[in-house]
Amino acid sequence: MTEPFDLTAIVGTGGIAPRARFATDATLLSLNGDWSFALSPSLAEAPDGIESPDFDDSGWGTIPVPSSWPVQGHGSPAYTNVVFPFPIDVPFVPDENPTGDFRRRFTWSESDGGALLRFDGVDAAGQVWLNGTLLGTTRGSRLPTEFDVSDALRPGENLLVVRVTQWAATSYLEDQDMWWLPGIFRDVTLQATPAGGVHDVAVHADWDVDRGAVLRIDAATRDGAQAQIAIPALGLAALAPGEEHVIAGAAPWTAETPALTEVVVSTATETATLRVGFRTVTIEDAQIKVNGTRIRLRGVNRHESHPDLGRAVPLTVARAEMLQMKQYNVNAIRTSHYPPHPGVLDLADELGFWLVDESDLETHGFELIGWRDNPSDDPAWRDAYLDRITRTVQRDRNHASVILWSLGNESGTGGNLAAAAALSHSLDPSRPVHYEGDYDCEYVDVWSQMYPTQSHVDAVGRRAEQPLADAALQARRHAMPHLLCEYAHAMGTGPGGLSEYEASFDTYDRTQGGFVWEWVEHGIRQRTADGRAYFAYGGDFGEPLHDGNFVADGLVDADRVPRPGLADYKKVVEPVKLTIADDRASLTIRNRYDFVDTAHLALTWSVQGGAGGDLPVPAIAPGDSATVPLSSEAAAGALFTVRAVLAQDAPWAPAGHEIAWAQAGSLPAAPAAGPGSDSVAPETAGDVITLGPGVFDANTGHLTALGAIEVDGPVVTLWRAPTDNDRGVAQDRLDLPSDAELWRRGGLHRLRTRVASIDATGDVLRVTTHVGPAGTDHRVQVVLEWTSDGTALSCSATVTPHGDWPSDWARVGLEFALPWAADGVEWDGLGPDQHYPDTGQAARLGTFRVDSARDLHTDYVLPQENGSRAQVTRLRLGAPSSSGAALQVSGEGFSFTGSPWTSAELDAALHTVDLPEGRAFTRLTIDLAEHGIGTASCGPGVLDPYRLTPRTVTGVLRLQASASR
Ligand code: IPT
Repeated sequence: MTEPFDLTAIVGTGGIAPRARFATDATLLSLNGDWSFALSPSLAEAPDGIESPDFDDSGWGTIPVPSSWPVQGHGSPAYTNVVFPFPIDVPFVPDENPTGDFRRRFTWSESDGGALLRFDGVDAAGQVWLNGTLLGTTRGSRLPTEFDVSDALRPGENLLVVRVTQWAATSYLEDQDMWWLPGIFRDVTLQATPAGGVHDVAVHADWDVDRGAVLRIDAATRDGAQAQIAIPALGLAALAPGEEHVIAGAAPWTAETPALTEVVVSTATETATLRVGFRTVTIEDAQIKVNGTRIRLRGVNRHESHPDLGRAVPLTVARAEMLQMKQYNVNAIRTSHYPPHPGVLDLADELGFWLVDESDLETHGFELIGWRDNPSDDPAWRDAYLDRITRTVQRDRNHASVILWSLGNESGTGGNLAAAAALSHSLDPSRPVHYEGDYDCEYVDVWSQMYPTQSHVDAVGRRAEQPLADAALQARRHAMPHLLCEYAHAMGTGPGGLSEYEASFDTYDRTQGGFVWEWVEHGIRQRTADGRAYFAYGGDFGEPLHDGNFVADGLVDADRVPRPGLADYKKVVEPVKLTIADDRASLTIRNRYDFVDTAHLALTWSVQGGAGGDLPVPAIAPGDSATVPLSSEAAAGALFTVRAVLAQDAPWAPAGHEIAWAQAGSLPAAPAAGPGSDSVAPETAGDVITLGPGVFDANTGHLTALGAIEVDGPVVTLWRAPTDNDRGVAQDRLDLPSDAELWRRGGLHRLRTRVASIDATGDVLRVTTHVGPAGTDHRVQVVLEWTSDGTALSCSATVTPHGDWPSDWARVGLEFALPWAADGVEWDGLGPDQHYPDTGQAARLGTFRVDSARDLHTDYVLPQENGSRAQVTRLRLGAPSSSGAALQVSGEGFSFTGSPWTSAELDAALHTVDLPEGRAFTRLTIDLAEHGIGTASCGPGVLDPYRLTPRTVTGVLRLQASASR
């Protein structure tokens, strides 16, 4: 009979003590691949006797290992953020406990020595048998477990059986904001352990500012064997273990200079190879320093999520996304909220990232019951806390990239966390400890926060933070460096407000940067009945309790396609700042790298539509600036651009890859918009008013045609389809409902128009309307004054608020409904991507073109306002070919949104596939003013300078049907 599975156990059993992960020449047998698999709805219903070689699994299906079973057609994913999806009844879990049984036969051909069986990740709890013998159990879903199988393993055929339950007591410790995805989701490996081989290696590789590289390797061998240490590339051999060696010729490791030195640790029977980076992390002067130098963190939080594979993210995908991070000026990763696949550490060492390596721990759901029974402060759970931090540190300690150990995330506070911090210090005194939930910084070494306001970060930088009540603790925290383990919540359109955080990181030594939440969205690819793909989120699998699209908040979508916010982040954190003098006589280059000079960069300049070339600049040391003269041609053109690009190929991007840029000047002026001397007069005939090329409805005042182009509008709109950030209650305005809610209450989405007058006297057609919501008296007066020179129309708009508006406005837009799908959209202005008052730092002035209005749209998983292009002086929309014309709008820098959908349609849609494609329709909104975006989906709202408070707004536009498309 199958041994009972004690789900209340908080640590695994039967495994060997945690040790480091390293490459070895010992025989490795991957047990990845197809396994026999059966899923039972509960442990009680799971079959008996599965561990027996005689068990008949011929009726079972197969499943790939590694995998998350809910995305392999067994059960379904479920998403909750904070709330536990089961009753809090510690340490028990529901009887409805999906139980996966896995069986796999394999052949082992070694006949000498023993072997270890390694599971890199089993979610949530496993019971493991080899050839009918119980090896033990696993706990800690994202942590490795190794069993010594020397006795149970036999040459020839073997049978490995694993039972995995979705829930166990340890689920209370694994409440990270992500899908619940059980399975054997990381590699399973059998590794030979030859007699006298290398069991464990501890690398102590420091960079001493005086002595350079200092190496000590502690090696644990089997059977008392003697280990030898060699560095073949430096001609060093027979370095004694356990002793310090100064390694002449080795370079320091930093995220900017990821120099690795291959160190070989061998015995007579086994050779281990490690790629060692020499570097030292210290905390001095309230700064995290590496090799004596303050570092700047330009980070992201990285979860492991794949739209088709769940948590089983292939290393090829991890590598691609880490290359992408490097290309976008990201230099740091917080492994939220668990140790990643071990291969990610190798990649971080190789490519150069600062890592905050986080233990697999989150008990966030207890917050919802006032932290009652929180395991973090319950001695009964202490072993689990110590077990998890030990396994994190012991697995990853040899990696140069790790600069901080993190105890976990959102687990309240308590004695077990303090004990974990102390244990981390004793296991690895070389790295400081991070944990955000220790608000008073009693047991951590750095002050970490999530989502504070920009002004708070500035105060911390000035060392003028609100002090703690306890003077001793305040003194301790005051001496600490500060980082943001999470900020700039990248959910939906946004994040807004990045520049203000950056200003503090750039100004003060203490505020060292942070990690945007988060890198990748966790959408799961699904298809409609007719085969259209979309990213599913919480609730899409029928979960009774879920947190909707809060799981989709990344700088890249689930397919790793960059969202506009990623380019903005790249621009904001650029490691080189280029400043063009007002007179364009010189350029100042400030090197914001911490370790490298600018010799790896080439500077180029260009004048729009004119000259361009290279800009020779001497290498500038880190932290320094240099000012170089610009040629007189720089001042000659209207728009001048400088770019810093890679001078040579880097391992993560080719030569020519752009790192930073700056612009000065403006685009050539658009044709004058006002009425000229040659103006023509409006003519009224029945229900129609004609003014030059414009045809107006004499009852509504709407423009209905411009030359051969059918149009309809404009109507004034003050609303937008709320973004995720608009829907959030801002952390700095907790006493107020969200902007979206205020807009709804204010009726911004249901404005009605009354035509007050249509006056066609003289050369001007003046249309005055009053626009406001039902049931109240706040409204705007809209005066549109149309004139024409016979070929174009000019529209001068004045929007004036009346009454008490109860909220800010989302926009002041002049909206046209075009009964055709615009193609060939071209504009002079900021681009190529979207821009709102507090986003779009990546947008630069130029002429941009997309094939259709559809291509202006960003496919956020929950449709919402997006796609505004700003500071536009000229816009062309290709009208239907029957008209042979294009609609051209010019002015002095307006914003526009061209969308196949109305704001109401965007608001109503729940998924991308809810929006109809291919209609003969374009919404053209010309915005004279816009509200910022902020990050209230989790964090502060729109900062004051970017809020659109009701006010008089004016603008002048010129509309024309250009003769050619
Ligand atoms: C914070 C969590 O740490 C993170 O995992 C994620 O859930 C994020 O919020 C929101 O997407 S915790 C929150 C209370 C600030």
